[in-house]
Order: sequence, then C-alpha cells, then structure tokens
Amino acid sequence: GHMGGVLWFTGLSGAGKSTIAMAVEQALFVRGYQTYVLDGDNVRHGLNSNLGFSPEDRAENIRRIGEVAALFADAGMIAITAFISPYRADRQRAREAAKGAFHEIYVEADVATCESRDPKGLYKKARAGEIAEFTGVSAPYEPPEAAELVVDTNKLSVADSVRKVLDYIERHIAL
Ligand code: GGZ
Repeated sequence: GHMGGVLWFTGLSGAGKSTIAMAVEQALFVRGYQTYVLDGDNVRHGLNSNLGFSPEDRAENIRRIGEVAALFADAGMIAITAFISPYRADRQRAREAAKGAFHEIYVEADVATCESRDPKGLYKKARAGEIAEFTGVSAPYEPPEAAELVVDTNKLSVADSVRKVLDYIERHIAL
C-alpha cells in the first residue's frame, strides 16, 4: 500500500508555498501518489472560519490543520499543507501529531522579496496599517531551525523549487 506522510510547507505570505504545493501535488498525482492539499482556501473558509490572525487563533488554526493532516497520513495519503505557521511551537505540535511522518519544508524568502512580489497587495495594506498583525511586518515569523528541506525562493525559480521538493520526496517517502 501507499505510505502516507505530511509535507508541511511554512514561510511568509508571498514566499511561494501555495504555488509550489500545487505543482508538487500535480506531479505526485501523475506518479500515482494519493495527495490532498490543505491551504487557506479550503481550511480557513470552512473548518477554521471562526479563526483570525491573533497568536491564539493562529495556534488553533495550526493545531487543527496538524490533526487533520495526520488523519490524511494515517489513511495512507500525502497531506500537503501550505500555511504560514509562524510559530515553532505550533509546528512542533503538528510534527508530533503526525508521528514519524512529518516533513517540514521551509519556503524561505526575505520580507523584501515577498513585499516586492505582493501578489494580493497585502504588504502594501499592512504597511498602511490597514491589516493588523501581518506576518513579517507587524507579527513575527520564527524560521525553522531544523527543517527537513529548505527551498530558497529568493534565488530559485518555481520550477527549480518544485524539482527540489520532488527529489526530496523520491528519496524520503516510499510509493
Ligand atoms: C498574515 C494574513 C493576515 C495576517 C490575512 N498575517 O498571501 P495569502 O494572504 O494568501 O496568505 C496569507 C494567509 C495566511 O493564513 P495562514 O492560515 O497561512 O496563517 S497562519 O498559518 O499564520 O495561521 C494572507 C492572509 O492569510 N492574511 N491576514 N494578519 N497573513
């Protein structure tokens, strides 16, 4: 049978988490893996629609996502999560929920890089004070100290970032 696992992407808004996660899912699907992407679109609008962006709400957001991802992994699937998940302690708890099947992937990009991309204009709004507690501007991001994989999108293209993740998966997650 398939061996499940959790691919946990973490990084700033605009670092490329969702873009890379969706491309990785597509490639894994083609290779016969059973996958499911959890992201803001399907989680923050549903299961976690009662949560905002205070530290407490982010912790609860990540706690629920960690538990759901662990259930997918238990079912033999590859759960791919794409959330900022700014706090180390919250990511650690998600890691523990997934038992041995957790792969933390740090999608690294400087605030300046993300801000120059600003695909949704959120950094601009955050700088103008229109969004409170915005990660990287007015709320913290605690970078991983021992991620299984680091993808530096300051330097790597999307295609090269995706290749790097797929190479890691082929070496660490059995089909
Ligand atoms: C950070 C925010 C905020 C604040 C709204 N801080 O680029 P996006 O739009 O699509 O991704 C961001 C998303 C972050 O939600 P997460 O569930 O990933 O955050 S966490 O893991 O910290 O719980 C951004 C948007 O929501 N957004 N307000 N204040 N990002």
